[in-house]
Amino acid sequence: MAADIRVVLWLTLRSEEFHTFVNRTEDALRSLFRSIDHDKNGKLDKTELRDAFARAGLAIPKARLDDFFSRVDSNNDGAISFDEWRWVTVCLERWLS
Ligand SMILES: [Ca+2]
Ligand SMILES: [Ca+2]
Repeated sequence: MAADIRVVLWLTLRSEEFHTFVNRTEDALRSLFRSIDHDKNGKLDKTELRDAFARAGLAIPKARLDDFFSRVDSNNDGAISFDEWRWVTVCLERWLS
């Protein structure tokens, strides 16, 4: 899924626009990732993600959270790395709407 989003972005934006976009959002995404990574192990587990949504005032049904998590966790290791996170966050708002 993460790779799919990258391809869509690549096709949507011209190359230089894509790089500008990525560079501008990189810091914000990393900061958000760190704020969610409660135990600071460099990965997000499902509990951390659920807590983050709760703190943001979003009550996500378990089935939807499970679906979201499995889409983001593209290598299926049970945790979301920053690399997986960075591409998916771009479309988070759309997924939750
Ligand atoms: Ca963690
Ligand atoms: Ca993973």
